[in-house]
Amino acid sequence: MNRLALIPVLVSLASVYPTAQAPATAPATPAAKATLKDAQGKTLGEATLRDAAAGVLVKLDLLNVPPGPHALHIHTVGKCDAPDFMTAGGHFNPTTMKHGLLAAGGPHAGDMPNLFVPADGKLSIEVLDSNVTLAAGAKSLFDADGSALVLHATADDYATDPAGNAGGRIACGVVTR
Ligand SMILES: [Cu+2]
Ligand SMILES: [Zn+2]
Repeated sequence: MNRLALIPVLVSLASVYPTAQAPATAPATPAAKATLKDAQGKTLGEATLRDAAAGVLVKLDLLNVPPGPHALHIHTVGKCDAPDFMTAGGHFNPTTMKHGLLAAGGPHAGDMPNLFVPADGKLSIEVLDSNVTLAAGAKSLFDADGSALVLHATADDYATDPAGNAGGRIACGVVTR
């Protein structure tokens, strides 16, 4: 093969590489986070929240959580005082609905599906809460008193007002920018 025959090959490589090397630009959506800590202050997981067209996408990476079903909610105050986390208040409910994804007159904006944690206590999952936003407005998680993610001891029955009969609050994380 002579030197001239190589030129077309080099030209075609040059036209491919610029696109392959261009870094993907991160989506310009406002993001938020929360670190879930238990009553002893031990971290049980990290949450990343992103504004989506249809609500807020919550990515959770949990560890050392007791296996089994657990309710997950957004509570109305951005305050997580151990050990019972009652300072987080009730479920985020700016539209004055009843509790429960399966309840007549529900749900609260902060109601989300149960998590099922496997035997090793680790779970990575994404959940869409379609009734809240990170942007300004009535459904904003960044309202005057903020908001918190709360994990419960047992499952939400999706019906019992006001909290789904989900047992105690085993972990809590304030939603921050
Ligand atoms: Cu809750
Ligand atoms: Zn609720």
